[in-house]
Amino acid sequence: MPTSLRACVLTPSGRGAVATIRVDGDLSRLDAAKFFQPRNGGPLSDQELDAILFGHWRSRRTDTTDSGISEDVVLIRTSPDIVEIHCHGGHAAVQRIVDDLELVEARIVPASEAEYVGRSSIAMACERVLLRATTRKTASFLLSQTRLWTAEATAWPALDEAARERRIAEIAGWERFARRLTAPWTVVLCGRPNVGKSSLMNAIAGFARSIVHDSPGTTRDVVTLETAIDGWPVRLSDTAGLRDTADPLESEGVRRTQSAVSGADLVIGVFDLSRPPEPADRELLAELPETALCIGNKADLPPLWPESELRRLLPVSARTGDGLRELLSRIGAALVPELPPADLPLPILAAWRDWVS
Ligand SMILES: Nc1nc2c(ncn2[C@@H]2O[C@H](COP(=O)(O)OP(=O)(O)OP(=O)(O)O)[C@@H](O)[C@H]2O)c(=O)[nH]1
Ligand SMILES: [Mg+2]
Repeated sequence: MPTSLRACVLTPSGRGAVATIRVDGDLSRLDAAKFFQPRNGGPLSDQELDAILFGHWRSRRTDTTDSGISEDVVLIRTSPDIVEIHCHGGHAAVQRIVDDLELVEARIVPASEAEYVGRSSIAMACERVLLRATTRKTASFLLSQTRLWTAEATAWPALDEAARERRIAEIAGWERFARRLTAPWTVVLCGRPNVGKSSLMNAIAGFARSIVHDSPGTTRDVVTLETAIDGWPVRLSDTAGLRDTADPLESEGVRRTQSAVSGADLVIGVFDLSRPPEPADRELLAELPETALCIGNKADLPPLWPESELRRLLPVSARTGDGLRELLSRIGAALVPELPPADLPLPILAAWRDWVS
């Protein structure tokens, strides 16, 4: 049984309702300092494992205005010498407890300290990546990585060279997917002026993110929005309408559109169904990447595109919302056409090759 104490703030800095501080070592030192008064009265070192203990944490510092402050906390003794303290997530509340722990000479260690309480460095790294998930769906993939990578590292020594190479190739094949579990996919709306790109952006967002106006050339810059489509995190960009223009401001906007299009995971070409196609529409259709989704907006109005060309366009109305559900599900399918096998660890960090070498 260790005689010293070690403490680590597990929750990342930033906004949060609840923070967690893990303390390991000789828990009787916490009892002696009388920081925690559980409602059931017993000393911490006698509490049942995994029981949820409500109580107060009373600060013992005498050198600050916080001395004697008491606040509600929840403690869980997860093993004979480990306790988790769950307190208010604000910086001051966490710091007060950390200061108290220093009073009893707990060594405060960063969450990144590799072998912290027996966690392997792989497990620690996977758990830190999990903190960056922004949707439930991506979190569920990241959540299983600790188990999958730990199993992979355990099984690795028994694999022969050929099997290792096959496995590395298999994992590497999911690099693009894995990268997008912590950073959003980029989706760009582009098209000629006035076709309704900004209206579509707002219809997807559910609020007026972009300015909509009936004069062509309204949007001059790239306007972005972070959202989730089909459970995947997406950075959606509305762009300036594509046309030849002598206006230097608008032509800078067009240049930015082209740059956004070239770096996007998915391009959505927007066309106006209510006006007959012009040569510039056909040129744009031909220039768009093969993977682009092409949509015919203003489907609430009578379509003026010939039947043969209409087939390439998904009809949508930003005004009425018709076709939007189908559009969102097509975006989801285009971004993630296939899911990785459930038992395959994913290359969620650039250093993943080191974990099995
Ligand atoms: N009937 C109808 N009108 C629409 C629809 N979507 C957009 N509009 C109208 O079309 C006009 C242009 O819409 P915007 O969303 O500003 O078009 P844009 O493509 O962003 O235009 P620029 O920023 O100039 O490139 C506005 O008057 C909108 O109200 C639609 O689905 N149906
Ligand atoms: Mg616009």
